[in-house]
Amino acid sequence: MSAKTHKLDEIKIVFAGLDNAGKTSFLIALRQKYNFYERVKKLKPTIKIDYSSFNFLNRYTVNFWDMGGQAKYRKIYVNNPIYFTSTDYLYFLIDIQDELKFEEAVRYLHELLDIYRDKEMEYTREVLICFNKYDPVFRENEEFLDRIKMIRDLIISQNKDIKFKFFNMSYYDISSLSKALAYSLSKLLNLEDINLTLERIVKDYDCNYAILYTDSGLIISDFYQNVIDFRDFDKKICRINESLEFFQRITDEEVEIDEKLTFSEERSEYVKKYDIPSETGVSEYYLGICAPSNNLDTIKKELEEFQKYLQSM
Ligand SMILES: Nc1nc2c(ncn2[C@@H]2O[C@H](COP(=O)(O)OP(=O)(O)OP(=O)(O)O)[C@@H](O)[C@H]2O)c(=O)[nH]1
Ligand SMILES: [Mg+2]
Repeated sequence: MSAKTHKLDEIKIVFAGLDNAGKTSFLIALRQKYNFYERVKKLKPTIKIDYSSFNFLNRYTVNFWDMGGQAKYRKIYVNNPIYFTSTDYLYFLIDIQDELKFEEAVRYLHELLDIYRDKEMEYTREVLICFNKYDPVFRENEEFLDRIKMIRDLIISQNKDIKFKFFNMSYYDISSLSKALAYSLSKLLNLEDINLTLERIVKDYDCNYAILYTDSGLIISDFYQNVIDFRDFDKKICRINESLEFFQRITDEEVEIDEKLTFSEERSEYVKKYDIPSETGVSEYYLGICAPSNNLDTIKKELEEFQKYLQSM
C-alpha cells in the first residue's frame, strides 16, 4: 500500500477527537480485554499524548497514540503534523451525547484530514469515525439515529476524496469496541477469515460466544451473541485464565489432552487447544466456545477446519 518508512511489524493507530469523547476509556476497555489489566479508574483528561503498545502474536507491536483532546493540545498537533506520520489507522471519536460540540468536533476532524491529505503522510486507508457513547439505552432512540445520520452525511459530503468507515460504539457494549478495533487489526494482520468463521459458528449453532486466544490470554478474535457490558466481561466470559491453568497443569503432568469440556444439560463450555508450528517453535492457541450441548458434536467437526486458518495466519 504505502512505502512506509518504519519497520513492517510496527503498527501505529491514532485515536483523536475532542476532550471527553471517550478515547482513553475506549483504550482502557480494550486493554482489559487484550489482557494488559487496568481498570477504568477515575479518568482524568489526557495530558497531551498517551502512548501504549502491545505485542501481538510475537510478530507485531501495535502502538496506540491516544491524543488528548483539550483545545490546547489540539492546537499543538495541528501545528506539528509530524505527530501523525506513519499512521496505519486513524480513529476519530465523536461523543454522540454532546450535541453542543458536534460542530467543533467536525471542525477538528477536518483539520486532521487536511494533515492526512498531505502526500508526505502516505495515508491511503479509510478513516474510522466512531460515534461514541451510543449506549444500549439509546439504540432505539430516533433522535440519536438522526444525529448520527446528519454528522455522517456532513462528513461524507465534505470529504469526497476520503474513504470512511463508521462505527457506533459504547463502553457498555464490549463487542462494539472490539468490532471497531478489530476492523483495522484484521485488515493489517489478515484475520478476516478467522473473524468471519467465529461469527458464523456463533450464529449458526446458537452459541453464546466463541473466543480465540493465545497461551498468554491475549484475545485474537471473538464474537458474542449478546451485548456485553465491558465491566462484566471478566465475570461472564473470562473463564480464560481457568482454562489456561487447566492446560498448563496437564502439560506439567505430561498428559496429552487438547480438549476441555464443562458439560451441563443445556449449555456446555468447550475449549480446544491448537499447537501451530511457527518459525520460533510451536505456538499454542485456544478456542473457547459456549454452545447448546446438543450442537457440540457438529461444532467440533467444523473446528477441524480451524487448524488450517491458524496455520495460514
Ligand atoms: N455513557 C458513556 N460514557 C462514556 C463512554 N465512554 C467514555 N465515557 C465517559 O466519558 C468521560 C470522558 O472519557 P475519557 O475517556 O477520559 O475521554 P477522552 O476522549 O480520553 O478525553 P481527553 O483525554 O480529554 O481527550 C468519562 O467520564 C467516561 O466515563 C461511553 O461509551 N458511554
Ligand atoms: Mg483521554
